[in-house]
Amino acid sequence: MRSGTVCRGLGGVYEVETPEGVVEAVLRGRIKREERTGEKVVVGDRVDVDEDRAGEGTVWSIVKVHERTTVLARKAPGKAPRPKAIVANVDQVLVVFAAANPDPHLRMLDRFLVIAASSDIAPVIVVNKTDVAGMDAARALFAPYERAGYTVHYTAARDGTGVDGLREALCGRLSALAGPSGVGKSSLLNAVQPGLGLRVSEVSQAVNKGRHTTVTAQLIPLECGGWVADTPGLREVGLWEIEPDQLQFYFPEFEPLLGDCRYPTCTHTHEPGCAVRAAAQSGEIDAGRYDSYQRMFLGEDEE
Ligand SMILES: Nc1nc2c(ncn2[C@@H]2O[C@H](COP(=O)(O)OP(=O)(O)O)[C@@H](O)[C@H]2O)c(=O)[nH]1
Ligand SMILES: [Mg+2]
Ligand SMILES: [Zn+2]
Repeated sequence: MRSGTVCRGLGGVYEVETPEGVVEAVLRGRIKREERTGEKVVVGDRVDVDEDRAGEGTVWSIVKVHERTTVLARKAPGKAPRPKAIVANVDQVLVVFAAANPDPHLRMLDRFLVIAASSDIAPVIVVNKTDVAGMDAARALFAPYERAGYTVHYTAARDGTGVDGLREALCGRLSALAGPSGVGKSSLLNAVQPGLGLRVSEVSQAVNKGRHTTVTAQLIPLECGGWVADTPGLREVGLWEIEPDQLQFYFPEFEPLLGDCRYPTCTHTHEPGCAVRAAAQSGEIDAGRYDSYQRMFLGEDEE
């Protein structure tokens, strides 16, 4: 028996990284039945594998799936909107945007941050292409996020700016990458780990919406330990599950004000005596962030 982490699953065969090396394993017994009825084994799952028989080649089976610390899930296709797990045990979500080319869509960033918070996963903001926008302009654009308490890395995959800091943030953890196409996610990973050889897209194509080159989720192992999850469709993760009255807790800068509204049931959208709205009007809370809150509260769709 060995324990390990599922790095890839294809056609019912799972690659499991164990301290003694990578093994291919299939599902057996109770877990196989559960897979048909409910939760699937997904990348990031910590599993126990057992050697079925030594003979003509070893056959490994996944005999136990450990409880997940976190789950990133997206809406399963079909009528009943059931969450479908795509990655388990993610420690942090790196939300990557470009400071320019393409210009950052900050309301989309806010949605990613809410998704991470509601999944109990620490978000880290990465602002790439600082060489294009200039570092001062990049810092000015993302200052509201630093003020709100988020960790922000400023990088340029092109000249290596911030790459060491980013590598340090990734080592030893399981990270998911989110962000639109063309912002430099693949370029950054290639800079963090030379030799990785991820395909880098041309900007002209990459800016095309809804273009996904990766089909199945997989974990990319880092030489310094840890993994980066390469997941398709992270845009569809999570937001549909959030109750409007929970949304306020996913904006960290609201937190110190939440006790100060006139009404304890304040939704911070229109009520008189709302401390959050007053702070947005005075500039203490960033107006764009507040706008994002209102849009998400009303269930407005960005895409
Ligand atoms: N100037 C500049 N261009 C970059 C930087 N990072 C990536 N690019 C370019 O942006 C385009 C998209 O990069 P890619 O890594 O494929 O983005 P992804 O779609 O987010 O994975 C490519 O043409 C890259 O060469 C950067 O820091 N500075
Ligand atoms: Mg890419
Ligand atoms: Zn309020």
